[in-house]
Amino acid sequence: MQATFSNSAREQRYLSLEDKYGAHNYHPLPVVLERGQGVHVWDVDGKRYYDFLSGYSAVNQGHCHPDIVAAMIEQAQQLTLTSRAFHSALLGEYAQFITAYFGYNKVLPMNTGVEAVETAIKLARRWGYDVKGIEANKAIIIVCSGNFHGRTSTVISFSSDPSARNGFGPYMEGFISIPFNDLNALSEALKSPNIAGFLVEPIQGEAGVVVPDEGYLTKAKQYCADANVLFIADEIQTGLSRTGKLLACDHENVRPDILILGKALSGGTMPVSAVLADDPIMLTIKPGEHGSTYGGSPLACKVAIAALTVLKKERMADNAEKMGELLRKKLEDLHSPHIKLIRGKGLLNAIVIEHKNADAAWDLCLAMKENGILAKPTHGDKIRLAPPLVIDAEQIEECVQLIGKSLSVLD
Ligand code: IF1
Repeated sequence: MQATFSNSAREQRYLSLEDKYGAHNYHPLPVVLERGQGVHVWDVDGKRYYDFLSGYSAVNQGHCHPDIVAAMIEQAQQLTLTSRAFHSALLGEYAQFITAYFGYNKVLPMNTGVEAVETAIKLARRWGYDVKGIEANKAIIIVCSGNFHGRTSTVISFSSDPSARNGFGPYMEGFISIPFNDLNALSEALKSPNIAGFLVEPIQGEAGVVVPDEGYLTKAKQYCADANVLFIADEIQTGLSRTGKLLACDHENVRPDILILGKALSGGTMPVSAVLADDPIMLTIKPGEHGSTYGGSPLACKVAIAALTVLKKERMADNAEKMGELLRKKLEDLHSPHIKLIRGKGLLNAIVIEHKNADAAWDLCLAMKENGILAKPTHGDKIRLAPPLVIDAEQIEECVQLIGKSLSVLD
């Protein structure tokens, strides 16, 4: 039985509009937000909350970061879109900036995360045919069960999540799924001569922040290199300082052959994604063979330069590392009988709830909302705790107290 709650008249008005005129493709927490700044968001009645979801790691820099918003406003008043039919000054500037920032020869700019994942899949396949010499239309990409890489028809074809996949067939071929964090399974799968790439999240976000064993990424990359297979890292959620390093792969000094970025690449202002690779891979796609209307727009380039600049200028990875350690320690110190597990890296964390009531995680999130902290369950019993990377120690302490106070709803 889910806990009951009441929304204000103002909130109810917005909920009704959304219900009547919006598709019902989400089940949001019953809160209606209208303002955000830093680690906080405010609802339509002016109540302030800590945001512990950060737009699923799109708002790493904090809501409406002044430097990013200023860059957006400046560019919006000058030139927002040229299309790729013409060159724009900003694309060259951005391409140089981001390739130097991450250490790759080239960038292919896209918009949403899943578009970048689709782009990486096409790059790996094309490299597989043109460079590795895989027989036409036989390329295979290895993925991990429990993955989340987006919601296009291709990407859900290799999802192991029934709610993301079922009822959307027929499905795209050319993918095999192995267990995450299982090097033997990877080694076996790599024996096929038709493998073009291994697509993996360095930490599985949607699966409930599943952190692989130390050394998994290193060995996985090595096995791929030995098998002449591309190691493709989806850092859309784990990247951009979220886990305490610029990239989650940096914890093991692993350099992906193809690096996929999104979400916080724009600081939560607009969809900006990117695929980075070196020339032997990137140049397999020829002019006119891939693209998008808004990919690499002057507005996106300007915003992404600002979003990346802020990450380093404010040392957000270091703060994420320190605040993540503090958060996990303070959560442990609650010694709550309802928290079975606390796991994560940097400020990408999750708690696993243990309770006889199947709706316990949802009820806890409702109680947390009442106490001024917003989070949402993933896959039933896990609650992701991922505040903006600008949060400070005092705020972490306050939030853990709010979580502790909320846990009593499960007693
Ligand atoms: C939803 C999940 C998170 C991602 C990774 C690619 C994408 C995502 C590792 C696609 C997007 C979002 C999508 C959003 C909820 C959220 C999510 F719960 F779906 F799985 F974060 F964990 N790779 N994740 O996490 O990027 O196309 O959305 O820009 O679809 O409900 P996108």
